[in-house]
Amino acid sequence: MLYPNMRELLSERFALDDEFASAVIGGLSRPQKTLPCRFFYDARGSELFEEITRLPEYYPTRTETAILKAHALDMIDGLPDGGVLVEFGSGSSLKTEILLQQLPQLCAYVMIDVSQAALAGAKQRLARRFPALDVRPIVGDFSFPVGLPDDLRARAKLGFFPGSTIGNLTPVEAVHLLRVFRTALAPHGRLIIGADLKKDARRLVLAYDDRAGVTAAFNLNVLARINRELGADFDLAAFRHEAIYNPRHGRIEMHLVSQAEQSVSLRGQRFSFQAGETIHTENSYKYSIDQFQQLARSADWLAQRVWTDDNALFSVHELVAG
Ligand code: SAH
Ligand code: AVI
Repeated sequence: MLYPNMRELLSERFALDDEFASAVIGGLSRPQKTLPCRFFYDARGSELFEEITRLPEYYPTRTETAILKAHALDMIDGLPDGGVLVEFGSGSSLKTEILLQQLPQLCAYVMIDVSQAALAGAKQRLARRFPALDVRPIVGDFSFPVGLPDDLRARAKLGFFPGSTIGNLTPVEAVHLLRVFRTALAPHGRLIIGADLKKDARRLVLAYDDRAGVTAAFNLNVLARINRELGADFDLAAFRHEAIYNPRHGRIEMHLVSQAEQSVSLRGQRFSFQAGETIHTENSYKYSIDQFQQLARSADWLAQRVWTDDNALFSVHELVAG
């Protein structure tokens, strides 16, 4: 007999598999084949993302980290002792440490991510660095209203969404997500959110197509995950990573380009690829400060302070629930 919680665990696992399978089959059935970028982050994908953050070409992480270090005190002011820090898409939680160092009286740090591996690694490291901190990992998709633990719901909350992960959503999806966050952080939410700034297209493309090929490996890893978890037969050598800047949409697009005419089977279905046909795997929107503040206002947030670096590469915004 299964233990009740084992039964729950298994049904959750099957629900996740089903969600993954139907998203992949749905995406590959479209005229422009797509895969949702949240599926990049299995254990290997989370590791590869951390490698990306250390690449010379990938300026966002080190730039945002420097902005956080310079302005951490301003960012956390207003969160009273006994408050809660809630991070969306927390990954390794490395940037979070900059805020945590200034928040010794925090009641709890809630970290939400789809990557169980990333949460487990972060929890272990934070337990060593901040032994008194109550860390609450939540494995899940932040696009759905996230129920905070009951005992934390009534406390003052500061939301944290660094990394420009907001840029991985279309503007329409981003407005919806910002509304979901407003509800999660109610009644008097404040959100510190990172957004990559518009800049020279060549610099952007290099950041997403590095010389060492780490971003290519990150992009191709999603096919390895589909093979492993859904039993597909993608030949990884038959696809090539591509990053382009789309000026009409103001976004970097990552694609996987089929190197030949081929077909792939997945759960009894066959998907055909022409030579040169692509799977669109990620968007990374770049906003001006004005554009981003406008986006926040569309989701009923008040755009307050904004911090940036001397080279205007990256921005960190303070939003207050309107
Ligand atoms: N905040 C970190 C990590 C950014 S990478 C930083 O700034 O460096 C993006 C993170 O968001 C990954 O850890 C990924 O697993 C997570 N993520 C992506 N889509 C998600 C979703 N829909 N729901 C929850 N987490 C998501
Ligand atoms: C997580 N996200 C903000 C990264 C980005 O820059 O869009 C993901 C990434 N994709 C390729 N390199 C990094």
